[in-house]
Amino acid sequence: MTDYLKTYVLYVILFLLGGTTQAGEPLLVVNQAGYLPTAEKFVYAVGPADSFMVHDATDGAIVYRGELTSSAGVDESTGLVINRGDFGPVNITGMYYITATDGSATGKFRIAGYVYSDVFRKALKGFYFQRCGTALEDPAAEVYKHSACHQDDATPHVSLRSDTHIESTGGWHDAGDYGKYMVPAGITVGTLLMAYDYFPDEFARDDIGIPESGNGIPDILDEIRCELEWTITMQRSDGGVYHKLTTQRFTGMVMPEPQDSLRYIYEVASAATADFAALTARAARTLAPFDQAFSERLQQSAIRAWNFLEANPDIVPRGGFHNPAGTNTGEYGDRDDSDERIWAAAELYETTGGKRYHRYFLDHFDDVKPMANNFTWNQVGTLGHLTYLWTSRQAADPEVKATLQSALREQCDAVIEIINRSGFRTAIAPGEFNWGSNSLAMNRAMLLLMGYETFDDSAYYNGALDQLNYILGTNAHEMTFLTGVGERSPMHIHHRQSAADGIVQPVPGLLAGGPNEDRQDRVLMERFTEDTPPALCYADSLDSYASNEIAINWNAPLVFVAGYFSSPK
Ligand code: G3I
Ligand code: 9MR
Ligand code: ZN
Repeated sequence: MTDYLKTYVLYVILFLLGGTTQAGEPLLVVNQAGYLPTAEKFVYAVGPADSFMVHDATDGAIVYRGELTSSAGVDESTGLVINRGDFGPVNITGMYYITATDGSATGKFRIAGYVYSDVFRKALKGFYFQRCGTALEDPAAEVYKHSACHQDDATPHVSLRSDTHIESTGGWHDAGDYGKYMVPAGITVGTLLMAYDYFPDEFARDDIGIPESGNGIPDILDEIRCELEWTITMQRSDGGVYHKLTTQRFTGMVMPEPQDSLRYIYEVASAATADFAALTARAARTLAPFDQAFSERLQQSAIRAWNFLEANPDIVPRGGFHNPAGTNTGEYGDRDDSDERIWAAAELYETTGGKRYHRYFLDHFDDVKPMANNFTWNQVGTLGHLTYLWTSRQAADPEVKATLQSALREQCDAVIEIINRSGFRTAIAPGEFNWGSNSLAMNRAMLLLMGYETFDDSAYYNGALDQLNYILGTNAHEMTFLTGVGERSPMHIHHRQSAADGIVQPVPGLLAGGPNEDRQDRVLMERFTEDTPPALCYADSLDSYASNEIAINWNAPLVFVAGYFSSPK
């Protein structure tokens, strides 16, 4: 028998014995942040119950009853038989909870037109808490204050063969560590800009509680600007962009304020340079109405980065960036920079109209799979494809646009298929629960929303909401993966400040990486085996950096999706 079959048989037996989760308890889960009145609504159950009741939380009265119907057998991702109840008809604003005939119950949740606006606010403010080089102060910082960190950024690494200090303060800490890396900065800023560019009304909020709130500029742009100011310090005079700025070794679980360990700037890399070109070119467009001078500066930076790429058509350094001996901080290595170059060309074309960028895009856009739905920090071609599909340039090639449009449809349909096969309607197939899997669900939700905006197909809208539901509660862990949101959320994220600040609650608004079937840390290895179903390989443990760290490039698509749904449509 294959391992999968063994697991399958084991769970069928478990189910026949009582139909409960591994822990033996029946499970009844909903999105803990709640539901939009007009949206699809499913409660998911594992256990012997065959029907459910929706109660008004104010007096316990039953307002709706429904069947729990079984999906097709054992769900491969969780090894569970997951039943589903449809309570879509409950659409009156209020607080509710659900019970099932086996005695299981959900916590209280809300149905209202604005349920995701707080999720959006917190997830966006999560970026503020990651700010580097500045003090986090009252009132914006709430209780999560610290004095200005990393004022000495940074020292050139010996590989740069220079002794001259490079002034490179600011930006955001990447993740649970305090490093600053250009590659994840690329997709993060690209995603946040895309949110604002395409949906300016949804993302116009200027009141999320950062120091710049109320300054007349949408907070999302204020927040992005912090990162932009840092990224432009990472460009060398020939246009090339340094790969990262980190200590040589990961520090302990300490606060971010100045420490003994020096922080270094590492060599120039072409993937980082192309990401930089894309993000600065896009930002030049978005920020032009707010600050013309800064916009022009960004555009010049993007063009210089492109000049470097043109002068270096092969990947730099050869084979992509690798940590030099003695360095163990994040590598973000990428052997293939073709997708980054495609993205850069698309953004530079859209911003400047320049023919050379257009030519490059037309010649290369399909060197990587058009609209690939598995985009992530090292695969960003889809960001360029979307930019070109939605271009405002008259000279854009209609045939290429048509190719991209049908690719978008195909890739969205493939995501829907994954969702339909999944017990919790999760857009992650078994085998895809890798490091940061929650961000895959969010990136795919984002793609579905772009598909929905393009094709007006409600399956895409619903599929995107399914992913928000998954992140916020409809999962085998019965929890939201977002700190500070919902009744049960991660308490022990692998996040140095949260671990070191002496405050019980972790810094809010940060998305945990999520289940990681590759079990790439000691905790996951100890708690789970090769046979553990992929979606169960998650531990809310400080030491589980491979499932419970947070990262800016995981928060960004959550901001996109939650923001999209934050105002009633
Ligand atoms: O995509 C492949 C998949 O095809 C394959 O089947 C699977 C088998 O192991 O691996 C998948 O690749 C994984 C990749 O993430 C997916 O993007 C690698 O195993 C995994 O090691 C890799 O993890 C990266 C991790 O750093 C370790 O390098 C994460 O993507 C990346 O988000 C994470 O980033 C870290 C920084 O280095 C440091 N700062 C914190 C940050 C977040 O944890
Ligand atoms: O804390 C580090 C985390 O930020 C990284 O994402 C992760 C993978 O690169 O590594 C963590 O550091 C661990 C190191 O890799 C191995 N020793 C234990 C460290 C965690 O305390
Ligand atoms: Zn810092």
